[in-house]
This record gives sequence, C-alpha cells and structure tokens, in this order.
Amino acid sequence: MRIVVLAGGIGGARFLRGLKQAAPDADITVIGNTGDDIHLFGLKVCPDLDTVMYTLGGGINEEQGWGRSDETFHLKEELAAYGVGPEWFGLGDRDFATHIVRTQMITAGFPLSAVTEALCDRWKPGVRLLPMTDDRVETHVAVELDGERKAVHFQEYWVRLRASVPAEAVVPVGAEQSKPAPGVLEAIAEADVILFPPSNPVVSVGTILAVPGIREAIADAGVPVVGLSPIVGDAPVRGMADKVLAAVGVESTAAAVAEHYGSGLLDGWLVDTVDADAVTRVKAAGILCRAVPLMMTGPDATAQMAREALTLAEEAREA
Ligand code: FO1
Repeated sequence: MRIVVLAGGIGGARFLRGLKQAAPDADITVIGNTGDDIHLFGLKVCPDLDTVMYTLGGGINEEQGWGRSDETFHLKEELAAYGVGPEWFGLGDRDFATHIVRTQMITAGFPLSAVTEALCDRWKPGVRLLPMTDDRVETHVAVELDGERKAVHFQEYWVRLRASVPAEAVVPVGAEQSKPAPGVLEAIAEADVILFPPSNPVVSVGTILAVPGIREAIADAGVPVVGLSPIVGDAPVRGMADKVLAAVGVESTAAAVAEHYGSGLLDGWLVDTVDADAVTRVKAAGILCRAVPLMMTGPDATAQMAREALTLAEEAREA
C-alpha cells in the first residue's frame, strides 16, 4: 500500500512512528513542511524535516520532540560569548552538523530535496521524506508588539514569543511562487491513501497545501484522504495551534478544523473520544467521522490511531 502523509513537526513525526508500526509493509512518502525553515548563523535550519528524520531515524530528543538526543551546546555558548545571536533558538552541537551539511550541499547547488535524501541516507527513517518544495518558503506571523504591527519569523513567534501575543495573520512568504518538489505530485497521484496527521493545520499542513498544485493534486487524487484532529477537547494536544487557528478565523475545536480543511479535501476525520459530540457536525459537513482515542501516549496507542485512520480510509473508499 502506498501512503502519503503531509507532516509538520512533533505531532506528525510521532504519528509516523505509529503508522510505520501499524503498516510495516506500506510504502510511506512524507511531504514535509518547510515553512518553519530559518536561516541562522549562515546555516539553513529545517525544523520539521529534521524532526521527522530524527524521530524516525532514532536520533530525536524524545522529551522535547525536536533536536538531537545526547546534545551539548558548546557552539551555542561560544556564539553567545561573541555576542552573536539569536540566543533564543536552541541549536545543539550535534544538530549544527546537520545544518552545516545541508547548507554546504545547497551552496554547492543541490536542491533541498536532494539534500534531504542525502541526510536520510544516514538516518534511514524508513519513509521517503520529501520537502514540500525546493523553493524558499518561510512562514511569518503578523503581530502587534510595543504598539506597532510587525511581521516576525514563525520561529521567533513560536520560540522567542511563545505565541504569547495574538497572531494577526500567518503568511507563508514565497509560497505563491513556489512549486512542488520533485516527486511530490507523483507520490500524491500514485498514493492509495493520503493522511493528514495531527500536525498544525495552519502552519504545517496548511503551509504544505499553500504550495500551488498540492491542494489540487490531493483533491483530485481520487483516493481517500483521512485526517486526525490535532485539537482534543477544544485545545491543541501540544504546541499552540489555537493561536494560529484564531489568525485564520477557525475556532479551536476538532469539528472546526475538519470544516476548515473541507469535504473537498477530506473524506474522513478522526476525533478523540472526548469530542464524540463533534461527530455529527463533521458528518454534516460531508466528511466521515469517528471518535477514537487520539492521545499519542506511546507507540502502541499511536499505532492504533494509524490503524483507525486506515480503516476509516477503507470505509471512505467503499462509500
Ligand atoms: N522549539 C522550542 O520551543 N525552542 C527551541 O529552542 C527550539 C529550537 C529548535 C532547534 C532546531 C529544531 O529543528 C527545532 C527547534 N525547536 C525549538 C522546535 C521548532 O520550533 C518546532 O519544532 C517547529 O518549528 C514547529 O513544529
């Protein structure tokens, strides 16, 4: 079975670990969000691609869900000693190696998709990891700071500001001019099922869908598209999805996110058991829906979620 997954960072990566356990023989292609990418210290950092690669490759810092395990921060300390910032983004020594290799290859003229493939040669994530595009797309957030309205890079909003101020707007800068990376549209066209994991619907899945051609390819793929709600009990399971959902006028509920994606895209939607009352509303939007446990409390729980998603996809295929 060929499965395509649109993944952001921590939630998407953890879901993928469960999907691999639930469907060990499946051929999984991950279309990774690159809107979180940031250029720091002359290096290109790709948080969501790295989180998928490290999580599935066994190098992730499990508690954090990002960055490398067994990290040290000597480079970060030395940079700070020189007064070279920013200090608010925690790049570890091991992680720096990934960004140096990536930047070296990009400077040599390799596209991000080729770079990602090369990095995955080491990590062997057991999925094909494609960036959504090889073009530069960076999500910026419009905020009101000290009485003035400004746009800050997503990472500054997320990490330095901890999403403590309302997001007035979320803009994937460069998305309109970007094109799907090699292999993305082909993977979607050849997929037997397409999954939206519990990633941020605005800055992760939403950003991937903002690359011209990807949303249309998924809508026209003619195979089941099933998503899992990142919102449980009217709150994001992790992160601050509610802050960016507000920016796009979507209430922070499991049903509202399904409606936001729409029946033109989604055939099925899983909500957590605490949101069982949302099932009727989601079905009324023309999307199959089931309430199952959605807390990724461990590999087995996550694998069960993935099985539920694949089951719902088969029901949608028959419907
Ligand atoms: N998240 C934080 O909350 N604090 C950090 O200092 C931080 C550093 C960081 C470094 C590399 C990397 O790949 C991810 C990092 N993240 C950090 C997480 C990152 O902001 C998020 O994983 C994604 O951008 C959103 O999914």
